[in-house]
Amino acid sequence: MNEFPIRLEDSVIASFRADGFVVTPEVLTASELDRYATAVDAEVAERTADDQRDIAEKTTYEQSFIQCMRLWETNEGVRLLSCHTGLAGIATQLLGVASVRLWQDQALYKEPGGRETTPHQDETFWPIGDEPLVSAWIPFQDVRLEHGAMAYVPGSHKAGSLRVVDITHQSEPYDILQDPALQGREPQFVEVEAGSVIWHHGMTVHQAAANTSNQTRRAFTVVYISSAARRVKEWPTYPLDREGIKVGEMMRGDGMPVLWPAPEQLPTPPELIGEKTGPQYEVPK
Ligand SMILES: O=C(O)CCC(=O)C(=O)O
Repeated sequence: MNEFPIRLEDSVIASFRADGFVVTPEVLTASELDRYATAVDAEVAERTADDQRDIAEKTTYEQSFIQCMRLWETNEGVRLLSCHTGLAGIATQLLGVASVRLWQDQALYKEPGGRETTPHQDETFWPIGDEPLVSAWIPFQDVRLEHGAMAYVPGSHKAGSLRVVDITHQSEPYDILQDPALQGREPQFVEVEAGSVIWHHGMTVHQAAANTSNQTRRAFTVVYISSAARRVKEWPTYPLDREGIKVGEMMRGDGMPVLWPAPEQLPTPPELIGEKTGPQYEVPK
């Protein structure tokens, strides 16, 4: 398949390149979204079944959201979303590259009473320099400010790599919004309808509001990286270390399948190592 199933208007691509984020409305139908949300809900419920803590008992980071990663590897229903050809085609058009791979997927469920998500840039967390990277933020319901809407600093992706923010709050996080490179620009909150997807560049400074409503804000993210991207540093990083990718080597492997051009078959995930339990599925090193 060479034709993009969802072809973007040039103005949408231009907006993404100028601002570092863009909304694509009505990308998923209500019935599709319902199927994906049901699959993600089930996987999150299974992985968190043993965690009965009230939000007040959780760490600061855990109060931002329940985070479950690499769900595509353990749930076939989720795999259809994480490997969705239409979404991978959009990521390819936004990045202006020939091909994209899956970097990671995750559920980010912000519970009622959940705190804000600390402002940060994604790409500084990983040893991949400034390789082309874009995230799809997929809400399973309409998201208004009070549910924990996302916010993005327009044009901040052009500032390049700023200081890493410790969003886990194990150390005092750097206040990236005060970084001189942002020249005082304010984050712009984006309320969205279910079926829309918000896309942000790997260097865009972003955050999310606290959830002051009485319902969990259910969102799923799929992160795409250029297939030609290389590892540029040593830092331990699970998906790269699992594939044995050394500094200077290109991305490869079953854990990071090429999603555009569209694969002939749904990708087969790597063999499950370790236990599929816990809020954040990480295989022991
Ligand atoms: O959903 C959130 O609260 C934060 C999402 C985020 O930081 C991301 O998608 O990179």
